[in-house]
Amino acid sequence: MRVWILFVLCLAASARAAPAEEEAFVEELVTEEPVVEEPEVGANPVQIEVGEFDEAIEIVEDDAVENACLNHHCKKGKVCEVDESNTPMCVCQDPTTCPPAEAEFEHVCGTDNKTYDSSCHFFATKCAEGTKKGHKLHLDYVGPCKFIEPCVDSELHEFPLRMRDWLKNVLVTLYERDLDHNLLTEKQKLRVKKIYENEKRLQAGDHSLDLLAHDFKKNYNMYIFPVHWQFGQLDQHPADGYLTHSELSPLRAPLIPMEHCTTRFFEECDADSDNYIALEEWAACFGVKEQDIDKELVI
Ligand SMILES: [Ca+2]
Ligand SMILES: [Ca+2]
Repeated sequence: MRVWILFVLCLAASARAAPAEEEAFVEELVTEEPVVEEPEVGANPVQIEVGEFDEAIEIVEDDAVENACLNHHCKKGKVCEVDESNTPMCVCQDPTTCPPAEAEFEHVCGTDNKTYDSSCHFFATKCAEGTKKGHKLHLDYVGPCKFIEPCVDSELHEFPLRMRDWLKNVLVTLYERDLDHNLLTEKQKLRVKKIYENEKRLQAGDHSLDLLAHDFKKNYNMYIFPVHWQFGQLDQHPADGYLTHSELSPLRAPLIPMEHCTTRFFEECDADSDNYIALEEWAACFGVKEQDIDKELVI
């Protein structure tokens, strides 16, 4: 439970400073290491080896090359290079230029069921592969690939019970800690305040599934906003009312090794199997009634 709360806290903090690229977002979440500086193009040995220029000219060249890439952002798996006219462009990173993983937790498992040394290696490989195999490679989960036992129907039914409760507790925790951190926006705070101050709220704890099911019936209204909030946290690249596999990744990738029903749950959430989870599909799979699904709550 605690791990979940910490994890979603990180998720919320990352989302507040969400970068433009969806995969950069995933990368930030799945690695605990600081973002590795990509090699400066100006330090390219090929350029340094050019012997025709005297030292002064070479420095000017280096600066120019460096500047062209300085403000040129490339998504994960790509690095900036300049062409002959010094125009910066993003090209697939060679996976061998990724720093080696220092610990097992840095490994990631791809949807091809292969373990990659780090998310850097994964995204570099994904970039090189593109869609040439007819399907897009995705990051499946954090950690090395392992056997994940099949999720049976009864377990699948338990998953949203726990997750709804977690989401509500996460929001309450964010609210409690929010004094100066701006973890929540003012609009969000107003919503959570009502949950926080409700005396009937089921306090965080290790509750039985029966109690969680009972509380969902009894205090249904308290669960509506947390489900919408989580959708909004994920739907950012772009914020279009649909979750792609990559947008969902910050939530599902760390969860899969802990919760073996994660994959099946989110697969079935996509009721029309179009590979996107719409707000309506998301809310329905968390038990929110159709009449309570409200785009205005995705704030
Ligand atoms: Ca989206
Ligand atoms: Ca869908």
